[in-house]
Amino acid sequence: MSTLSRRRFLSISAATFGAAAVATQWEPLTRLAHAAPGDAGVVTTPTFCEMCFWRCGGIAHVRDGKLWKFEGNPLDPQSHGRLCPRGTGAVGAHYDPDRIRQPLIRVGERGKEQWKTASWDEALAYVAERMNKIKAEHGPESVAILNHGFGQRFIQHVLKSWGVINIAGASYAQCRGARDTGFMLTFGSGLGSPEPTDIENTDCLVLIGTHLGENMHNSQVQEFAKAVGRGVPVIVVDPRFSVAASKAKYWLPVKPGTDLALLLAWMNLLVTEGRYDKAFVDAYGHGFAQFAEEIKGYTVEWAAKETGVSAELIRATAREFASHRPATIIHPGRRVNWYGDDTQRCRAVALLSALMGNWGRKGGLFVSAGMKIAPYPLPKYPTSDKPRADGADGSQFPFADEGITTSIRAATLTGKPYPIKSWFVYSTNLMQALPNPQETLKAIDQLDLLVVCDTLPSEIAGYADVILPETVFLERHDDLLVGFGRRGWTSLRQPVVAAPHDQKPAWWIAKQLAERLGVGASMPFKDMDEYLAYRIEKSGFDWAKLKKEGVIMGEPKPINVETGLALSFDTPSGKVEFWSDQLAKAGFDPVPKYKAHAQAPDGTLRLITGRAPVHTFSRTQSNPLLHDLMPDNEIWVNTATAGRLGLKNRDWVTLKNQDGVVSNRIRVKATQRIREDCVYMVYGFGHTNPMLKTAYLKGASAGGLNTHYETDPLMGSTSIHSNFVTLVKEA
Ligand SMILES: Nc1nc2c(c(=O)[nH]1)N[C@H]1C(S)=C(S)[C@@H](COP(=O)(O)OP(=O)(O)OC[C@H]3O[C@@H](n4cnc5c(=O)[nH]c(N)nc54)[C@H](O)[C@@H]3O)O[C@H]1N2
Ligand SMILES: Nc1nc2c(c(=O)[nH]1)N[C@H]1C(S)=C(S)[C@@H](COP(=O)(O)OP(=O)(O)OC[C@H]3O[C@@H](n4cnc5c(=O)[nH]c(N)nc54)[C@H](O)[C@@H]3O)O[C@H]1N2
Ligand code: SF4
Ligand SMILES: [Mo]
Repeated sequence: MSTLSRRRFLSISAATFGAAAVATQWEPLTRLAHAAPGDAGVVTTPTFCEMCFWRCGGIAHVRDGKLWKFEGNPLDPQSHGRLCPRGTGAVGAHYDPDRIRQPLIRVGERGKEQWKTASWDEALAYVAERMNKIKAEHGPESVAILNHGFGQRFIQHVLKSWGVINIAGASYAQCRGARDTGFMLTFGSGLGSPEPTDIENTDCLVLIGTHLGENMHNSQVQEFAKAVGRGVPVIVVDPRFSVAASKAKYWLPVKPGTDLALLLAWMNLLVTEGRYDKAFVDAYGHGFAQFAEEIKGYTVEWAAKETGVSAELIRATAREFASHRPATIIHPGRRVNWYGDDTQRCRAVALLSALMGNWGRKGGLFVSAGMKIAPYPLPKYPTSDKPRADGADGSQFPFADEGITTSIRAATLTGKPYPIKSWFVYSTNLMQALPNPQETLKAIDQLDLLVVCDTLPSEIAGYADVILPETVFLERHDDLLVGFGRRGWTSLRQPVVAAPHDQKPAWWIAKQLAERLGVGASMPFKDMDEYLAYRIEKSGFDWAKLKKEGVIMGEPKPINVETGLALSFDTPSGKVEFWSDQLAKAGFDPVPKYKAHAQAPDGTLRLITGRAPVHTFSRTQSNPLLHDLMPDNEIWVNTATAGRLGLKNRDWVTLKNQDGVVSNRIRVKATQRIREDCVYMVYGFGHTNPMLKTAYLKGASAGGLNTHYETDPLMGSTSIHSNFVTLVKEA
């Protein structure tokens, strides 16, 4: 990359960010977005980003046949014409020297990384032959899909057509699942992605953990920056002084794992002082009296002791956010799998929102609008008489509504309720994303076939029997994105450059595999042009225009009371459930009850994790542009704690957890921006696949240290912050 683009990158990453900085530093991005089309030899093509799952619309610029830059599409509601640093850095994903270049078939022992290169024909025949053998011996239910990412659609579709019923992604039980269940139980509706927080119009924003500005979901961060610019009071609850905390009116440095105490005390205070939305509760609430009775004991003084946050601060913040209702957002968060009782904590967030009466209100939570796009006519899936292997059908987790990765892993290990003999892994690095990687390895040992479809030699790819190299998103078509939000929208992913080697798009891989699996009829179209054009034209839109503009916006619909929405709640009572009969019936607390979590034993520190603005999970560390900006992660240690441990800023340490797992070396960031009882690192570093040369052994892996985890009994979410570490200084 030229010095110029590198410099631009640096200024963008520095945009993380400040009320004043926000306006000045996001600005150049908008200007850049319009700089190129006039240039001779430049072709611009709209497509949407896959550097994370916000799916921003962008415009790719190809100069003299080479990918040059990727910028925001002004027509797109997720980007508003600006991309985050990772989106801009997508150019580096195309040029990444560590990409897998052709299909690979394992020749040595599993995990020893001895491969032979193969043609697509060979690789797909290998996969199909083994899958068909498993089907003949055990049934198609014994093949499971573990996936994440937009390209999963056709892989899922073909394998479902062949009989697969077990499908799960880390984006549920390792991410937002507990939140969606908590809201579902309360309001009768989950939140999904993008979450419907009306930050643009809010008068007060409460962030519990959720670290906007480091968590870089583009349009949400843009709205946040504007809210900060408008002087909206922000209340941040985080053991770490996050970027968001630096913009906040109040920072509550909560003792990790005690948030539910704070939430319950806040609610008790609002009820006692009559600061809740009585009209909303009277009109829409179910079981409010029982709820009020249930939370009576949770006093502010009690919560102050439990959380380490002063009683004055607890009172002041409750009174502040309640004074702005209903234009107050208690942000529901996204990666909420912290301690294993996360559904109940998220339900408390939902209940607090209900007390604010902010459901379907301007400046609170809106009710997302969607748009209808015609499906391509495809054959029906076969049915199975077997149950799901992961308990997500209610047999193990009564309130799960998506597949559960760790339960598929458990079924693979135990052979119960039936053997799982193959994993088809699409775009998920299970060795980092799932808790307890040792357990994942043991499960892999049980498999007859591990297929990994990835763009990079991730850790999980290192254990594959076959690696199917996918093109990066800038080189391929995918299905249409039919999104929902303030307005529904549809956006197009289309290739802007050719794949540099023998990589293929997921839809093509799925179609080729379908032929070999005997379900060719499941992909009855010639190519994606035919498929996509059919869906768009059948829906009454202009295909040529979509290819040129990248986005179609749906019609405006009522999304809140202010725009004419009539509120309704799809719960058993048809009301907002302050008291939940369905939880009581299933043997769970109908109103969340506080139960203390184990605190760090003496001499150890709790490990917590989060995001860096320039990386996504474990997928961007080898990207040359993003690697340049942040080659490794650091371990944040409170200055006083560091002093006690004889550690200085920039010292190298290793981390050892309660199960004796030792991390790769990592540098100390001694800072007052974190409590003394925990340490923090960004997740996704510490790669151990030597084929990923650029990122190999740089930084430490938070996933690797996550060997102890608790499972949420309601919906299967697995905790990430339940590990305690000691820091060992490198000699
Ligand atoms: N740049 C970038 N942005 C991303 C992603 C990315 O990889 N890179 N990933 C995206 C995805 S999929 C997700 S799910 C989201 C996740 O982003 P969020 O939903 O914002 O994740 P959180 O776990 O809430 O945020 C981590 C924060 O929680 C704090 N924390 C840790 N323990 C506790 C605790 O006990 N109590 C409280 N109150 N706070 C605690 C940490 O200090 C940290 O600041 O980010 C999204 N955005
Ligand atoms: N310890 C710890 N664990 C966590 C988290 C945490 O904060 N800490 N966060 C959790 C959360 S919120 C989430 S959402 C999950 C995320 O978990 P994952 O989705 O597994 O995230 P990645 O690590 O990015 O793995 C994605 C894999 O897909 C590959 N890939 C990228 N783009 C493409 C593509 O276009 N096609 C194909 N075929 N492959 C591609 C990448 O190379 C990478 O190997 O992790 C969860 N696990
Ligand atoms: S938030 Fe950033 S990485 Fe995610 S889709 Fe948007 S531009 Fe891409
Ligand atoms: Mo996530």
